[in-house]
Amino acid sequence: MLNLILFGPPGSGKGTQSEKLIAKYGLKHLSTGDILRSEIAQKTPLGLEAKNIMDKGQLVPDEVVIGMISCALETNPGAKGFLFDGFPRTSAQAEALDKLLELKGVSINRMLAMEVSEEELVNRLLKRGETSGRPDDNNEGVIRARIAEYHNKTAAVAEYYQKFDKVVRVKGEGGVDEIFQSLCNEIDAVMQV
Ligand code: B4P
Repeated sequence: MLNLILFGPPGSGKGTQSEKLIAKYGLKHLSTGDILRSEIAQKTPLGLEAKNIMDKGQLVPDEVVIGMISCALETNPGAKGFLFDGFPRTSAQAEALDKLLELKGVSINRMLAMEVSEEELVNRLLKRGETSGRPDDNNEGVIRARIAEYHNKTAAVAEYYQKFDKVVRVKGEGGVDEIFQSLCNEIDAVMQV
C-alpha cells in the first residue's frame, strides 16, 4: 500500500497536483478541504460550523477533521493507497493519522512538501478568488491569515515526519507539468524501495 502526504502552504498546488497524481498512481484522494466544502454546500451542521472558521482563514478543530479522515479510511477498505491532501495540518492530526494507519498495519511512506514563496501564494489565491467563488480566496487579509496559520500550526508537521526521515522537499514554482514530474520522480523512488 502506498500512502502519501502532499504538503505545503495554502495555494502551493496541492489540489492541482493531487488530481494528476491520483490519475497516474490510482490512489484514493482524501482532501479535508474538499470534504469540508462539500459539507458546507450541503449545509450540514458540521458544514455550518466549519464555514465560519474557514471564512476567517483559521483551521477547523482537530477532532472534526480527524473524525472525517477516520470515516473516509473506513469507507475505502479496498484502496491500493491514499493521497492525503491538506491533512494532517497540525501535530495532533499527524499523530492521529499515524495511529489510524497503524490499526491497518500500514504507515505513511512519504511526505512530499511543496515550497512556494509567500508572494506567489498570495497572487495565486487572489487569482483563483476571481473565479472560484471561495470566500477564503478573495480577501488578501484572509489569505495572509491562512498563511500565518500554516506557519504557526502546520509547518511543524513536516518536522514531525522529518524525525522519521519521510520528508522530501520539492520546488512548487514553475509549470504545473514540471512540478508534477518532480513529484513523480520522488514517488517512483519510494516505490522502488
Ligand atoms: P484546502 O482546501 O486544503 O486548500 P488550500 O490550502 O487553499 O489550497 P491548495 O494548496 O489545495 O490549492 P492549490 O494550490 O491547488 O484548505 C482550505 C481551508 O480548509 C483551510 O484554510 C482550513 O480552514 C480548512 N482545512 C482544510 N483541511 C484542514 C485540516 N486538515 N485541518 C483544519 N482545517 C482544514 O491551488 C491554488 C491556486 O494556484 C489555483 O488557482 C491553481 O490553479 C494555482 N496553481 C497551482 N499550481 C500552480 C503553478 N504551478 N503555477 C501557477 N499557479 C498554480
